[in-house]
Formats: sequence, C-alpha cells, structure tokens
Amino acid sequence: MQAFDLIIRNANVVTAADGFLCDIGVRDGRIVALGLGLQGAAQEVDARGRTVTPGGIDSHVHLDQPTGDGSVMADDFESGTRSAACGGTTTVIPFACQQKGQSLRAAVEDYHRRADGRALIDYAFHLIVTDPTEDVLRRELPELIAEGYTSFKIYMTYDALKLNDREILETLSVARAEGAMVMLHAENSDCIAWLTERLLAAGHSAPRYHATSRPMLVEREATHRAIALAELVDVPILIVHVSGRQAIEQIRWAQSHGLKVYGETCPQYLFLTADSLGCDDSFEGAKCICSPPPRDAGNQQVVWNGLQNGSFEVFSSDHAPFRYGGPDGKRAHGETAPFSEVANGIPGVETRMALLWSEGVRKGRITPQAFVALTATNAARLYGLYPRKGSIAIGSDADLVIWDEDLDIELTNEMLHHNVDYTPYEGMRLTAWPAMTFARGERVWDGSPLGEPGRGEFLPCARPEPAKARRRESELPE
Ligand code: DUC
Ligand code: ZN
Ligand code: ZN
Repeated sequence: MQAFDLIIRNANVVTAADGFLCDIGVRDGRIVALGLGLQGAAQEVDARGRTVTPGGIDSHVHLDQPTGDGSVMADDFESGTRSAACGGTTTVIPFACQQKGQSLRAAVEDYHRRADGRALIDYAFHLIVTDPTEDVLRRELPELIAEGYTSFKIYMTYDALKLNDREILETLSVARAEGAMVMLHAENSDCIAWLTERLLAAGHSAPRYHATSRPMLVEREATHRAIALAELVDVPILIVHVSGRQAIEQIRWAQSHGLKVYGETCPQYLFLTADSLGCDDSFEGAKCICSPPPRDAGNQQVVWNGLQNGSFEVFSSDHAPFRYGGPDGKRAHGETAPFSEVANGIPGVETRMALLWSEGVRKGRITPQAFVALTATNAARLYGLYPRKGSIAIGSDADLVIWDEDLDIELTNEMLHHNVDYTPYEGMRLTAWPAMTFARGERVWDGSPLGEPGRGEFLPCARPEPAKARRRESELPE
C-alpha cells in the first residue's frame, strides 16, 4: 500500500499565520504529512511555483431557502456547492430558516431534506430564529445547539423574519447560556418602512431607490443597538454584511471597549456602489438589489481599510441567487414591480475567492495570510469547525486550492457554474483563479467541475472558541 493517496508537491503553502514551501501528503481525505521529499502516493500533483491555500469556507450563503414571497432561489445544494467548488470554496454554511409559527426542529429537518444527497462539498447549517417562543428558547434551541447547530442569525428587519429588541435580548441570553454564536442583520426596520412609503408615494419605485430607502444611517443605528443589546446580555455577536464607514465605526468602538463584536463584509461592498443599481429608472438595476445596499467609493475604501486593520473577521459572499430573467427570480412581481417587492440578494459564491485574491492580494492591499484568515480560518474558528476546516495542518481535512496566477481575464457569467443568469461582477478583470480545488483530498475542480452530488457531508459544529471571561450574573455594564 502507498503511504499517501495524494501528494501535492512543491506547494507554496499559505496559512493564516505562515508561508512555507513543502509537499502535502494526503490519506483518507486528511492531511497526514507536510514536508519536503515525501514519497509514495497513488497520485501526485506538482504545484511548483504555485500558491496553495486552505479551501474557502463561505460562512454566509443562501441555498434553496424558501422565501415566502413568490420568488425562488436559483441555486439548490447541487448547483450552489458545485459553483462554490469551482471558485475554490470547500465548505459552505447556509441557513435553516424558521418560518414564523414553525418549530425550529421542523425547519432543520426540512433543510436536511433539501441538502441530503445533493452537495458536492461539505456543509454545516446556521439557524435563523424568527419566532422565539418559550419552547424555542427553553428547549429547541439548547437541544439543537448541543447537536451541532451552534450559530444562528437574527434579523432586525424584514417583516417575516425580524425580532423586536425584547425578543433579541431573550434570544441572545440563550446564546450566552449555551455558548452559541449569533449573527445579526442590522438595519432599522421602521426607518426603512417609513422611507419606502415616502419614496413610493413620490413615484420613486425603480430599483435604484432601494439604496435610498436603506441609507447608511439605518445600518449604523441598528448596528449600535445590536452592540448595546449584546453588551447588556454579555455575549459575543457577529454583525453580518457590513457595508460601510458608519457601521464599521460602531464595531471599532465596541472592539476598542473590549466587547467581542465581530464583523463580516462581502464582495458587494468592495466592488459595487449604489450606482450599480442604475442611474436611470430601468429595471436592470434589480440585478444588484441586496441588503444592505452597496454604498459609494468612499465607503468601499473604508471597507478595504477594515479588511486591512482587523476590523473584519470574515469575508463571505452572502450568495442569495435569483435569476434576472424568468418568472420566479427578480421579476417574480413583474418588471415594473417597485424596488420594495424585488427579491433581495445577489450571487457570489463562485467569485468571492478570486475577486479578493485578484483585487486584495495581487494588488498588495492585503497579505496572503490575511486572505486565508478572512476567507477560511476565522470562519472555521467562529463557527466551531476548526481545526478540521480552515487550515493546512496535520490532521485537517485536505481542503485545498492550488492557485493559477498566470492570468489576466475578464470575468463573464459564462465562466460560472451557478444557476443564475448574471453576475454583478461581469467585466471585472481577474488575475487569479483556482487551478484546482480539492475537497477532502478529492479533486472537485481542475478547469472542469468534478465530483458527484452527495459526496459533501453535513458537518455538526462545535461551540465557538471561548471568546473571553464572562461577567458575573450580578454585574451590569457601566
Ligand atoms: N440580504 C439578506 O439579508 N439576505 C439575503 C440577501 C440580502 O440581500
Ligand atoms: Zn442579512
Ligand atoms: Zn444573507
């Protein structure tokens, strides 16, 4: 018998901490040796001259998630995970979303049925808590956390999903008691509703007014409130899809006061602006409707600064795939539908890694180590998948990307493998793309998609790494 199933030879390995030249020995899907001159493998790949990073963990994606508004997500677990693998991502964490009135357990079981036998890469689930009844808070949530669903999202906006402040406090308290990680969608719902009503009454219903209806102020206020609520309960939180300066300032303030407040941002806040939603009243801008909306060039720069200075822990895609053509995507309510009825979300699971490598690492804005931390390692730590996922280390899963950096290509939707008929990043130049992606040692991308649906496994998550000493119950914040 050979010592290894696979040796990736002469790799310029990059982890969140280091860079070194070595061979990577893989057996039974795991990394079992790192060293020079490894011998004896059924298969060898020469990576000489190429960077090898951990496979990406996209810890914020929406796949086959029921929407309840007549729109249908274009990607299920098969197309979404294939697309992820082709772009260098080897683990995704989508959301099992509780409908109001539904038990959390039923939401999880339904979501497993959607995933079973379909995924090409490994996946875990976040929960979305929309109905924190006594039974959910006292029984279901603690049980599910113990079973490996250790993170959940809370919305402060969207009528079908949002919790009020009292409900947020109760739900955060469960996270504190059980050691779960809470993700917060921070936008002020009443401000958005008030602005939307006024815009529509004035006849401003085109996609571009989506951005006007959700200004930075509504994100700043909700981010501030989320931080205050978490401080009161004394629990770490992660603010998701942070779009610009004013929200980042809130997070920096919290971090500088010793609060465990983490931040996540996404490609749309680096590469799109409010102008991407259109400068006239055409419906085309619906392609870039997402929430929070992209801001302006000044805010893009502040988001880059946040990636550079450690304000952000996670760079995810928030892949929320809706087709532009066809009856059930962006046009589910017609081509003249007001912005408030257009499905929120844009695709990005396949382009996340290459965009950040091209624009971040290749252009000298972030180090390769920061790239690895932001796209893989930090998410693995925050969501209880480390060290199995998110690193290149002995014992870790052999989830690996060999990068091709001899490239200067224009990104087009034809290159991609999602089931969406556009990419918001059409025409951007890319100077890097994965030459090969390995998931647990199996090649899932080498210029063509490989691997069978069902090879991806569900990953129960551990509780996140302990963040800090907790306050005593009797102490309140100053
Ligand atoms: N905003 C969300 O909160 N989720 C999915 C997509 C979006 O735009
Ligand atoms: Zn959200
Ligand atoms: Zn989302």
